Amino acid sequence: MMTRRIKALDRETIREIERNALAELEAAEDAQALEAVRVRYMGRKGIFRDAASLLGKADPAERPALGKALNAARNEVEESLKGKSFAAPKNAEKRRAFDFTLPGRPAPRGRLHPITRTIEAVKDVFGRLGFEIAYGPEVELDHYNFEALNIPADHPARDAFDTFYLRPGVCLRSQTSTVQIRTMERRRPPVRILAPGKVYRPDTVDATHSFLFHQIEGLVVDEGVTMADLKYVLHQFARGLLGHDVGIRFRPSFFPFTEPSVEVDVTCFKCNGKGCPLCKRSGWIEILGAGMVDPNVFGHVGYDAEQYTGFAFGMGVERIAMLSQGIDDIRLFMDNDLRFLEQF
Ligand code: 2NL
Repeated sequence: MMTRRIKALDRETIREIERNALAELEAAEDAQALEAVRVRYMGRKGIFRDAASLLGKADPAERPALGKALNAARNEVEESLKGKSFAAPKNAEKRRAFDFTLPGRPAPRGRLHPITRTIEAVKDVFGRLGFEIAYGPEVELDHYNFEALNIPADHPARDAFDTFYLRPGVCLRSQTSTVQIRTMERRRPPVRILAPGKVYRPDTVDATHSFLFHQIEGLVVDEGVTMADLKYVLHQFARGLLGHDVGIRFRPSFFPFTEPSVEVDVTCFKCNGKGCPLCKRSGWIEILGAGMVDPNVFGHVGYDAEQYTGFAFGMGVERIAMLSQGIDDIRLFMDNDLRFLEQF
């Protein structure tokens, strides 16, 4: 090992510093020894710094060459220091200690939103009944949202189906009946379609109202379609969605686009018809509205109301999801809170 103090700098001294440094490095057996070598040679008060300070005393003619040699030696030692590490073997030990018999970490799985799941369940039942799924735009012409559905501009029913306007004559649809009108315009009967999608209403948000919700409407048009067909199809739907023993009942109602119109109830799925707080002791729960398509609607799409009859129905998806899953606030569907969503 060389002495700490260097008196004068020449090529042989530089070679010696390098040789010693590399030898000490080689001899270092743990991280601590390695660090000591690094400080001794490369530190602020280290040997290379000492040597550099002696450059000034060297023969001016030799100085550039000596400086270059010293730099080269320093770089050599620096590289070797970088190349030697005690961290790597430690890591390797850890890796060897890995227990391959442990069970794997489960990959996080996504899932469908409860609204999407409800729509899928309804589509599934109607799909088996021979319905096609139909879609249409959310930005609509006034004509499709109102006039074609037998809701003229001055009609009081406009209030119940009020919507957001983008500009005069252009609005966000407030029901998916618009899809059914568009389908009827393009095709002749028989028509058997289901139209799920987003709809908009300028309602103040609370536990049961939202400015955006989802609706599923159905439409069947053909020769000889009657209210008995409507009742049969809706009963099959209720059984497919809620179970074999579910019954349905019709109560008279009003919609501008159907005549006659009905509200449809199903046997309360909480108490099985016995009467409970959910069904307000009636044993029945309202799940949709329906009716026979008003002849005026056929007039707007160019169908002959003497030749064809049809039925239509509509349901709010949030309402059905809330009733069947015991959810008491519609805002939960839009909060994007995983604590809620992960329950489905
Ligand atoms: C409800 C009730 C309903 C319809 C929607 C409809 C569509 C056409 C023609 C006639 Cl193109 N009717 N749709 C009919 C009755 C009721 O929805 O309570 N929806 C949430």
